[in-house]
Amino acid sequence: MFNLNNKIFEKRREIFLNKLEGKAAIIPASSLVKHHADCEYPFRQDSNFWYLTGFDEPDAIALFLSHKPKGERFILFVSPKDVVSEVWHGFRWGIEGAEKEFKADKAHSINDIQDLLPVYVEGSDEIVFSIGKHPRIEKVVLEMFAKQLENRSRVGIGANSIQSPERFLNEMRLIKSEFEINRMREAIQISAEAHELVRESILLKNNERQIQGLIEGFFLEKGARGPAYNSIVASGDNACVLHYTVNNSPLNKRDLLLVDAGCSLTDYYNGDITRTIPIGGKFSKEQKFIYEIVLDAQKNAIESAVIGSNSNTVHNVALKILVEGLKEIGLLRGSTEEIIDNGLYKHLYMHRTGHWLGLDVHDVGAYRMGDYEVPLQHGMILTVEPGIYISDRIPVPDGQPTIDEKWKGIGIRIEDDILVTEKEPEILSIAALKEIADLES
Ligand SMILES: [Mn+2]
Repeated sequence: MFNLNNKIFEKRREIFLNKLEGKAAIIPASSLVKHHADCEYPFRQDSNFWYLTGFDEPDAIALFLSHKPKGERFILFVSPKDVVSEVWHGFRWGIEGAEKEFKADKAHSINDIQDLLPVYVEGSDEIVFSIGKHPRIEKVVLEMFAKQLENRSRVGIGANSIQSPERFLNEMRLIKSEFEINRMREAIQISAEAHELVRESILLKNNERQIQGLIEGFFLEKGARGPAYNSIVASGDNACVLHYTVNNSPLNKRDLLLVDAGCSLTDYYNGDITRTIPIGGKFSKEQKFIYEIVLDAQKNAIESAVIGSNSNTVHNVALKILVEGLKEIGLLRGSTEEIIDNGLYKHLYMHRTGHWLGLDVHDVGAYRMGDYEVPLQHGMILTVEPGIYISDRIPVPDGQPTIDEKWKGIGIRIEDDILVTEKEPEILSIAALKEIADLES
């Protein structure tokens, strides 16, 4: 069963260590999080820790010591083997397993971290650690750092500052390798097939909850870990609540159903797809108008996701088409430029058009550096997800048309996962149909 592709992780560690240039990085695993009483949420490994180690246990710590010679740079602190704990909570790799299977240069019990951390970090120029994210280990790191600073004033060497690992890891994770692209293909394919299952069986379902069950059951059946995020199954006006996750309303044949769901694989690669379909098998005239606007915006935005473009351009392409479409049907008024510059569309479209996708659903990586927009490159994966949400929740801005009742309760988003390539943008979620003709029965 266990099949860790060590070459992939070794390569990542090598690149990371090269970037560290004399610094010592401390990258902690996640801990289990309490759900209630003595029950915990399903374990979710820290994405950076996973990216560098492939080690899927809680409460471990990885050290990356770029100031040490080869063969002494990758240290793992793990929970030691313990028969009783393993009977209750399951198998552990232990110290030996961490060295043998996960290729740590040296492994220790996590119980020794306090004593050994200063020894390992000694001689590094700087400490690399994410402040504010790992409360349990942060105290140990700061104590060690404080002692070192004190010492430094006497001996003149030692780390003088702590900086964030994100600077090094985000740019690595933003560009997906061939291996990662293939894992993303699988996560997204399973996610797309789940949406197809919804489309095919919608006429037989009568509650949002059943749709959630269908999708998430399919994820598990396909061997995924489960949903990548809380599935949004929102019928009718519920779709105007962007992060609706109650998923427990009866389905009304006259409404649309918005489903935003994707799976997470066992190695944490994620899909993120949204489809909006007519519950009764036919769009009303109004629903069809809005759907066509969103689909047109989405297709054009996808086409603009080419090398050298950027995520802001992709957003602006979608936004312009949404605004012009909404003007045509009388839900916005004025010059397109003025509407966009003054945000007069935000009662109908209140989010950005996409985000990076990877080990995190909203994956790491800058979109811009101040005024500089990060250009799209081969190997980046982003979502393109424009929408229109018509409800009373946000007041109509002054000077804009009041909303006729016939439009209210329509919430539509269409979201695909896009790989930026040397040629055209590749729609990884293409298996989930979205043309009106395909959605009607
Ligand atoms: Mn998304």
